[in-house]
Amino acid sequence: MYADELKKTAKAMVAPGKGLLAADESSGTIKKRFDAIGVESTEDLRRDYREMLFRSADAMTKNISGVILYDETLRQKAKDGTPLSKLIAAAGSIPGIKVDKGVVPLPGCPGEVITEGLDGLGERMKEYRALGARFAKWRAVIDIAAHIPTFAGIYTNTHALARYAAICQQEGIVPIVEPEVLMDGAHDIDTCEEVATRVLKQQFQDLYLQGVMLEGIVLKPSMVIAGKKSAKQASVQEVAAATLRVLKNCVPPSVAGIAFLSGGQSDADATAHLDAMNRMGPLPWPVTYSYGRALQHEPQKVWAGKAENVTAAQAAFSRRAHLNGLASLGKWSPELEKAGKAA
Ligand code: 5MM
Repeated sequence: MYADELKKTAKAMVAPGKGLLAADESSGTIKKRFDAIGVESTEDLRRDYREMLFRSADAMTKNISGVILYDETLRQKAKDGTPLSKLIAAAGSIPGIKVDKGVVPLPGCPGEVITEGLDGLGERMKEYRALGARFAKWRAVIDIAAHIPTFAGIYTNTHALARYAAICQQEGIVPIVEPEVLMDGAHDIDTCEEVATRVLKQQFQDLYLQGVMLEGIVLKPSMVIAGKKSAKQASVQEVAAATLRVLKNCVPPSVAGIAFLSGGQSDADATAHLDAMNRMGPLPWPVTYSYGRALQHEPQKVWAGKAENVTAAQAAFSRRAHLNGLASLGKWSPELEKAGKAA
């Protein structure tokens, strides 16, 4: 019933030169981010911070196609009483909502987790659509360590993601399908490539089995990269080539688009890797960003919870969004980073 709308929304989410802002930090995660800048995590300060981002006209109108929100934010109003979701829509960007309920240990699979939140999801989705959300996000977490991930760990998560995606589409919401392979370990890039391939092969089999329309989804994968603790880090070109090899092997061209997570990479690395991939095109799908930390790290530092820093923090956010917008077109260059200001 929603097929045309889903395709249109998914296409808009990966429009040329644009990508997604992942601002859906759960209460625990945003507290960690605020702790790092010495700001207390109160409901009002979380609202002020996010209002500041959504009122960054340059970023929002030019480079942010959509914003992933946390439940609290979708219900919040700006200081002048405008719902935050309306601020996003007024900038020509699309409000979205994180619908998973986080991870718990997966029974029988030591060291692995499963994402929860399927029960009652259809009903929650109806409410979110009424509140203005047109896409959703569900994140599965796959860790790499000795003897993991197991087949059970991968399959349980890809199955849940596919069930979530089918429910979303039934309710007129575009699912962002996010099977994150963590970069926390000591593994090398080849191990990451092997695990990412297993995960994505299984993911697309499950999406097929659940009848999900691929033209109406956005895939949010991690890049293929060596673990943070690995002594051997791969070059930008190696990361880009390995990531594209995996995607081309696993992701049908009918998928509306790919929007990467940044996963703890530095801001500049996340941008450089995205740019390198787009320079290796033409690619079967639009390839862009759905960054949380790599878009917010700078503005958070500059803001530091102070009203007098809002304009500078908005400029920092717009700069990062602009550089990533260029990377999504393969038009970024390292000199732009060094220049310290947007081109
Ligand atoms: C913004 O963070 C998202 C929510 O995380 P929690 O559920 O742990 O609070 C997270 O899912 C995010 O959307 C993705 O990991 C992408 O963010 P990064 O920082 O990896 O680009």
